[in-house]
Amino acid sequence: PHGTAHHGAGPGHGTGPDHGTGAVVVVAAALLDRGRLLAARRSAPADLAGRWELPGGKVEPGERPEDALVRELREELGVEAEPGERIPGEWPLKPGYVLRVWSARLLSGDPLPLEDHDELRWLAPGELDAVDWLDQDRPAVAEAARRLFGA
Ligand code: DCM
Repeated sequence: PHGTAHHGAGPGHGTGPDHGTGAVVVVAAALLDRGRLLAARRSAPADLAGRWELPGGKVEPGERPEDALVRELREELGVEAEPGERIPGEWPLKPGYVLRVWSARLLSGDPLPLEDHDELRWLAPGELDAVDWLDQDRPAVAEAARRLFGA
């Protein structure tokens, strides 16, 4: 072949700051196991504590979003997970931050609230409204449920 291919995970591909918008990307997982979705209750900061989210965190500079997701789930929950499809959409967080969501499958471990969370719940498809999701996570959870559960 000729020319230069720009696909693949080269430098600058999928790095922390999104070069389209300048926003920092926060990745979160719609983590599934046995047909249930994991919800995590934040323990900090004060304005988010007690509300539920899809677990995740900031993509670091030079890091691929799927790698950030795997790292965050390992750090926060002590599990190994495999990212799947991206849930279409992007949801605004605080100024300068956007949320993107991937489906993920639990490979090994039993999630524990090791960091940033004080409670975890596996929600069946009919239980998705049972927790007080962060406002910004609500549309992401709805879209994930539509795609993953057909809800
Ligand atoms: N955040 C969020 N919803 C998520 C994950 C994260 O609103 N599902 C927010 C909380 C923080 C920021 O993104 O403001 C970075 O997350 P963390 O503190 O977990 O790295």
